[in-house]
Amino acid sequence: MSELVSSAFSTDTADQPVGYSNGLDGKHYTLVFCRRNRENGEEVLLGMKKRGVGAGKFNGFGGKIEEGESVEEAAVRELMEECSVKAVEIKRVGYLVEIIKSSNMKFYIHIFNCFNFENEPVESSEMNPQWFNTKNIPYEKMWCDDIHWFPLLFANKSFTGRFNLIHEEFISDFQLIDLDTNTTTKKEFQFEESDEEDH
Ligand code: 8DG
Repeated sequence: MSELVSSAFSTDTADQPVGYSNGLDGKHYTLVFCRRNRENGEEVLLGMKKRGVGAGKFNGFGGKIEEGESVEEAAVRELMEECSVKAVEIKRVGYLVEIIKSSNMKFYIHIFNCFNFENEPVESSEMNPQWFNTKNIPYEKMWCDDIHWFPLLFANKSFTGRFNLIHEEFISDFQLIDLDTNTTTKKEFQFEESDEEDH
């Protein structure tokens, strides 16, 4: 187990209310962010997810790690399958644990940067790719936790963390660690009745 992953696993139990995540079924996912420099600044490749988990949201490219493949192999395969981009080199930068209480789901997300890649992105049945300036990210159309850890991604930090969500659109609390400086950020949010609509 790499240093990054083992430190992330220790986050998994730190400050955890007893029984909060017990018995949840967890799945491991990859998530790759291609980055490039342009005259007007740095850009990141996001895709509008067309189906499945997170449909209707912009995200990086990734999916479930299949049996017998490494996390890196899965990351490269998913990027190619979802937008035809071939990663020449990827760098593992983040590891997040996300628990969604309403659906009893637990996601382990392995996050990569990719600065070296080939091919123009092409739309697939799963994703519609689009480049965004890193200063103009459509957070309102993304997973609600992204706004908290994307700044670490764009600052090229290594990070790990844990997000507890009441439902897909509402975070109850999180803990995020910048592994380069060993700085921990913790936040809790008050859940109002009105936040429960439609969930
Ligand atoms: P596939 O293997 O058949 O391609 O797809 P899948 O198994 O259906 O998985 P997927 O829907 O493509 O994977 C879900 C993606 O969403 C995966 O890359 C991980 C990512 N993801 C979460 N939660 C969050 C989150 O909170 N923020 C972000 N940015 N991504 C997330 O599962």
